Amino acid sequence: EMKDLPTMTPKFLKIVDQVCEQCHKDFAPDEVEEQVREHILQDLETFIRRHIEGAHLKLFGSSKNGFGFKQSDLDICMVLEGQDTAMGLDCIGIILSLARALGKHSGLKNIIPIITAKVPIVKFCHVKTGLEGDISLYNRLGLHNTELLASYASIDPRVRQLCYTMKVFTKVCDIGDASRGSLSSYAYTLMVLFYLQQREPPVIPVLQEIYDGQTKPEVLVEGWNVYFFKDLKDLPRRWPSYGQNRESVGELWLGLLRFYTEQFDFKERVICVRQKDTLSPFQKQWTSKYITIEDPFDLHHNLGGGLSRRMINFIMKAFINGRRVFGTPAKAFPPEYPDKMEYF
Ligand code: 3AT
Ligand code: MG
Repeated sequence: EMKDLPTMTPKFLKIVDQVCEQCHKDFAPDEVEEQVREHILQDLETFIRRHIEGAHLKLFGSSKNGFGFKQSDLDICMVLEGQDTAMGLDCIGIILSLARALGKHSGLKNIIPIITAKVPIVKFCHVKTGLEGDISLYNRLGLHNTELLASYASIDPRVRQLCYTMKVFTKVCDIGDASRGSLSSYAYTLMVLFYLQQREPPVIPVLQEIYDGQTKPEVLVEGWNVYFFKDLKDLPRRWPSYGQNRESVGELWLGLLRFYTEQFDFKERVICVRQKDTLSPFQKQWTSKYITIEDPFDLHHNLGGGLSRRMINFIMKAFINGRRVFGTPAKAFPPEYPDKMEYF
């Protein structure tokens, strides 16, 4: 049924291109908004250091990975001077005293320590901007996966355009809220990157597989190898497919919807951005799950692991509908776009 979509007209394909480009333009923070985030961070660090000696704050997540929205939360990681890991620290105690300290900051409201979660955090809201934020301790893999995503974002402008389109799509379809049982933005971004690696010719390489010599260098963080190729200006020399994919962003977006609705075999394959070779759920012993997304560094972590059967159906239906809506040249579609955007 899906294969019987009308042929794409060049005119409609142009519109899809524009929609994808617009998602990035409309929702990415501008330079001033980026500076505001850095400023808030600086101010918080200065304030916290008056209460917790040697505290340092670092931004990660979408404030730094190249896929942030104007209203994205501030993901902040706190570390203590002279302390490399969280080992031996009373994390809950520190989070509680952090919450107490932040309570005295006049620029913040709604300060809530969350100590029952796997990773204890303090949530807050920055009054002037309305930005929400959370501070966690020693989320070092989070810092590294942020840098990995940022590297992919900088390789080709279509990467950012597609990841923004995906994020807008998942919000409009209401399948993008991990706290309500869906997949996280991070998981959807990995889905886009994986698709771009698998495309023929590929749009992006597998950065974790580019290295000198015979064996992959080992850079261990929390027991996992976080090595990936960082010398991006050398990529044209190091990656034979560089610059070969000339598809427009709209073609790639339609290709993505087709890929995940018709081509990708969820039962037989893991969405895995760290290697080009096929990885099967069987190899990971993740056979009871239908959507399996391997974290690029924490190889035990399946980002689809928490999805219920119902939620998986809901997500798959959204992709199937998306394929129909974006794949059908119709007058109704473009004017509808601004209305849908009002949701967030
Ligand atoms: P938003 O723009 O905030 O939606 P984000 O990429 O910042 O996108 P989150 O705020 O949900 O996403 O997460 C912040 C960072 O935490 C992103 C990633 O580095 C890390 N992260 C998020 N979810 C996971 C996860 N399930 N496993 C490992 N790391 C995660
Ligand atoms: Mg975030």
